[in-house]
Amino acid sequence: MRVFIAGIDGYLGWPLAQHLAARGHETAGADALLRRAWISEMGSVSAVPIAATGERIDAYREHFGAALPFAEVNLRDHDALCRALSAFAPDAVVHLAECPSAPYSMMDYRHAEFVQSNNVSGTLSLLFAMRDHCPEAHLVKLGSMGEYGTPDVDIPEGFFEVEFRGRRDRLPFPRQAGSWYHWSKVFDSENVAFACRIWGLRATDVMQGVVYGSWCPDGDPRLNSRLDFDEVFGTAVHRFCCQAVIGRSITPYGSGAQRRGVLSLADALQCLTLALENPPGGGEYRVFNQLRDVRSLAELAELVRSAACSLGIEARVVPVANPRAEAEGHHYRPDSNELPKLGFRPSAPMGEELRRLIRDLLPHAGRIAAHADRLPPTVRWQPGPPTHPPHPTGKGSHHDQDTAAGPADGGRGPGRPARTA
Ligand code: USQ
Repeated sequence: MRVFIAGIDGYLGWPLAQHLAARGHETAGADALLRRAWISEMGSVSAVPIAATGERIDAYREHFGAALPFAEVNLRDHDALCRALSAFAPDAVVHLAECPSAPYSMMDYRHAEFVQSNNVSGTLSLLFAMRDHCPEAHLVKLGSMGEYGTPDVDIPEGFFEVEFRGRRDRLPFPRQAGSWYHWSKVFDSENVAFACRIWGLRATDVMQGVVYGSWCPDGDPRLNSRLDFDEVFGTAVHRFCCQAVIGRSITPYGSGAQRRGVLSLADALQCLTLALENPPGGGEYRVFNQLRDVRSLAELAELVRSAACSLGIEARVVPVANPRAEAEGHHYRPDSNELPKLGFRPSAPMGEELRRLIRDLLPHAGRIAAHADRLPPTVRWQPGPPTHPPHPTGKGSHHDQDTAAGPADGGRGPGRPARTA
């Protein structure tokens, strides 16, 4: 199968390209390298060092014996995207090319506006490009479990049967997102469903939980995937592991009673591959809830503590005030039946994955420690005094920079940082 990965340079995209190549699929990709720029804007680095794009492409050719057609393209550059898609003629397109951070979207108006326009416009551009250049291809779109929020009822996979005034219908389950970022995913879901309905595109909308895990194949660091830990782009489990390896306290927010769906990177790759290898019919829009376990943040913190302890690292769990406005101690029981029906079998248990992750981080403890000031949360969900992280280059806060973001400036975002690896 020919798979085009939009967002191939990211945390999921780069391992996915390798995983698919190992299964005999042909891959190509596009990426505007924005994630590298955003991390630079945050004054942080990937805990695991990553190679420049050209080195990654060389490594891919050497390891998998195939070329990796790559376009440095922002999805909002519609003409360039159309050229890349029509040149590769994919059977499937995986869309990972979005700004994935809830805190980034909550920093201020400029960041909220950037995340929503980047994500929603990029997806719209991709939908039109697929309609015009590969209408039979299957779109696998990365959505988020956070689209549903935390309703006080069970969460079905996308749709539910509802009876109202004596009539029944199968309708989209209500979305109650908890950040401007998560709302951008909701808007994407509506647009993807609409494109399937009117143009007959086929799509899988993946409601993915929080993914954790390192990707450091033995022997060639050019194949490594990034792993962020700063307060804005680091997700909870990654931050906890990085805190443990540098001897900092592990910091669940608030009571830690908030519950989330989680899955390992290996499981995420397995699930995306199952979706790709089992496409829906023309015109079908289907939704998969992609998660393995539901855990509270307090449980996740304890699992990281105990995995660190088993490797001889003493770590403490010390909750901090929750910077977010989110429910704690809520009901949370999402369905996840579609992927197991296609054959999803979880890989290693969470404790084992966490130990591997911590072991992969240990050689980079100095690098993490050098950016430890990027760990404490400063971005708050509720209005208050400015909470922006200081700009590392001393160029000033986000308020005093030219904030016009869009394809004209490379679509990098409000901070407009230099691009770095
Ligand atoms: N949290 C902590 N301590 C931390 C960081 C986060 O307790 O140091 C808590 C948050 O308050 C929240 C939970 O952990 O309750 C998850 O936060 P997160 O930063 O790990 O993940 P989130 O903001 O939800 O976003 C991440 C990805 C996003 C994806 C989403 C899936 O960044 O792209 O859509 O996970 S889900 O969480 O299911 O919405």
